[in-house]
Amino acid sequence: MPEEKGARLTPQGISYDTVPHIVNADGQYLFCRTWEPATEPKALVFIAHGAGEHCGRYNDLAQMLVEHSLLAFAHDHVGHGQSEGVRMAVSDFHIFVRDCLQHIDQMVKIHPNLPVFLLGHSMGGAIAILTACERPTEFAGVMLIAPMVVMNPEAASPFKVCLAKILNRVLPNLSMGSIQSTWISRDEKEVENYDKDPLVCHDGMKVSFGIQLLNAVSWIEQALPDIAWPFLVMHGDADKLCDIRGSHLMYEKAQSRDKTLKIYEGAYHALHKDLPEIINAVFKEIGSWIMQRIPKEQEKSSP
Ligand code: 9JX
Repeated sequence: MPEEKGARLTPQGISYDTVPHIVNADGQYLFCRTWEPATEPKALVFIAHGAGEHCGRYNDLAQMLVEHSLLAFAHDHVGHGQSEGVRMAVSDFHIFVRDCLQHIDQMVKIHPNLPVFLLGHSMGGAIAILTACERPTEFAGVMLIAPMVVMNPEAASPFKVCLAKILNRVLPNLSMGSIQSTWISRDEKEVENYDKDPLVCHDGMKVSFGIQLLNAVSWIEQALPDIAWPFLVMHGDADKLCDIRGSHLMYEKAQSRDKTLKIYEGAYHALHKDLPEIINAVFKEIGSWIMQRIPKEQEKSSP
């Protein structure tokens, strides 16, 4: 039978031939975005999005990075947005991390000798942390927006955790409830954007996905004392989705000499989608944090 060419479609029915993508180690197609500055980039910034969302939600943030002459790039994780894979499912959390490293390696090949930064939000924060832990000396810095460092006992009560561990053997695809979108941002418009976004997965979290999140926080917990790379962690003190104690714990436990914790009073989970004053402060913080960690341009003329 003749092989059909170019028949590979995104979950939305667009041919992968026409959209930027990478093929991961399992042969799955992942949708990619690149935000390039007009001039030579000063550094690369990889963005890891959170559970259920997609990298298009980082357009504004990436635009700000581009204005600093930084090249931002991202992909939709397996099972998310315009990438392949069962929606919000992954057989092993390390697959997310492995795919990020592949994408980063590909971009570094095109733009060698530039500092590489990681930026992650929520579950994407967990991915960024584990990615940096895999290559502890490779990254110039890691920026975390409300990262999932510990599990939130409100979202994953001891009962729910116990139930998930049992159900995972018999009903791994059972949904255990979706997140409340009004907890993402205090800005109604942003909540509406999230609710109406067809690339966001609004399904509940599967039992098997919950198990992978539990694995992720357990790996992070073990890795915290070994962390020595520079990081900036930002968290809203009214976040009801990811526990702010995780950000405090990371700040305390990591041995990094270059570490910063910024708390945003009253802010909800997605700081980069919260009230304009929070977005402004967070964008400013991220921009200047990166620029301070990029080597200044070498003096061209010698005396
Ligand atoms: C899940 C396990 C942790 C059983 C849940 C934009 C957690 C984003 C995101 C936000 C995850 C929500 C919460 C199902 C069944 C360990 C919007 C389980 C679990 C269990 C938390 C916080 C990441 C889920 N949302 N969760 N999120 N969190 O600790 O990435 S991004 Cl036990």
